[in-house]
Amino acid sequence: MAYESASPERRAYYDKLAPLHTAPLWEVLGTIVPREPTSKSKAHLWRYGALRPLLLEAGELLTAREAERRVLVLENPAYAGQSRSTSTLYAGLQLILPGETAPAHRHTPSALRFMIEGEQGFTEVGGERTTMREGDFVITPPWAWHDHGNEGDEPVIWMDGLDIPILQYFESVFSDPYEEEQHPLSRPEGDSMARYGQGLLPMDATSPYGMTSPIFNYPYDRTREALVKSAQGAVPDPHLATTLRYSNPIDGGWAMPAMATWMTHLKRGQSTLPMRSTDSQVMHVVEGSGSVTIGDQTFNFGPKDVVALPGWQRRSLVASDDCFVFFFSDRAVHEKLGFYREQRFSA
Ligand code: 1HN
Repeated sequence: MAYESASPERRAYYDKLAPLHTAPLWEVLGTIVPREPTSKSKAHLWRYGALRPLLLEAGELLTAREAERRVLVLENPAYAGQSRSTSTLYAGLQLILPGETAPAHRHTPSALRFMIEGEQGFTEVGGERTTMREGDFVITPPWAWHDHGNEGDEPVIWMDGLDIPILQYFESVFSDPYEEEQHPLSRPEGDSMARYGQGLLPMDATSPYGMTSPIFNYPYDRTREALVKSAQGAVPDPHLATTLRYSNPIDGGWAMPAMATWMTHLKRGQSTLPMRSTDSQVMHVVEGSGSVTIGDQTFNFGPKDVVALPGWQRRSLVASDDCFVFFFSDRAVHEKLGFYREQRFSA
């Protein structure tokens, strides 16, 4: 029972409050408004090598159509059974086998896909299809129809990132199934890239997806080349190494409304100084191995591993070979609502 340290008089008083569904703020003020954030989430590393065989085993147990989405949720150890990887972010690994399709639907949470395996997976978003290759970052905006498929002869695996826990908090999750297996195509593949992804914009550019970038596939070959060239051209930032963020070409902001996304490149032997920020993050290792220190824990990572990074814990990276690491975080919300904070340390 709460208020154990309170005097008998006060506890007798509190007992009169409880049936009226009221409570004394002074007993909890320091907890609900602490001097600094205390994250309940745990730092955690999911090793891809351990999960891949289990994901493929799910492929023998049920079809993508049966599952609707055949996904292993990466659940934070602090939130077992709650389908979340940090307090605010959902991440999962999705499998589509050759020839399979995952039926069209839409929902209010935004989704991102970060491609891990396979070169012939596709997703259809709001009437346009994109082929998804390893390292591509692909967006499904809120309430956009989407279905997926695999036209190759190898399994297709990607990481899903969704802002579901945020929408759950706001009790604003809606979803709809589409009446057909696949939503019809209304534009040729590459249309959005041609209009928005070449450093050009339509003369009267309006945003077809509201606060979400109209580019819905940021291909890895371009991202990687941009990072490699940027690293050659400048001294890396001590805390960020070489980091480029995915941006919405219409307003220069984050590519997605709630989730910030970026990629960090470190060369072999390079490291970052610790920093902390209020956003919680999920990182996915595209290439390379090294270690990430989160608070007082250090995790060694290899290619394709996924790590949950709770907010406001000191984070730093060390690369044992050339690394490319994708991040998504709830920072876009922190910034829009005015409570984003960060602190950079010199050692
Ligand atoms: C969803 O719609 C997808 O479209 C993936 O691939 C993961 C997790 C929770 C709710 C909806 C998808 C999801 C999801």
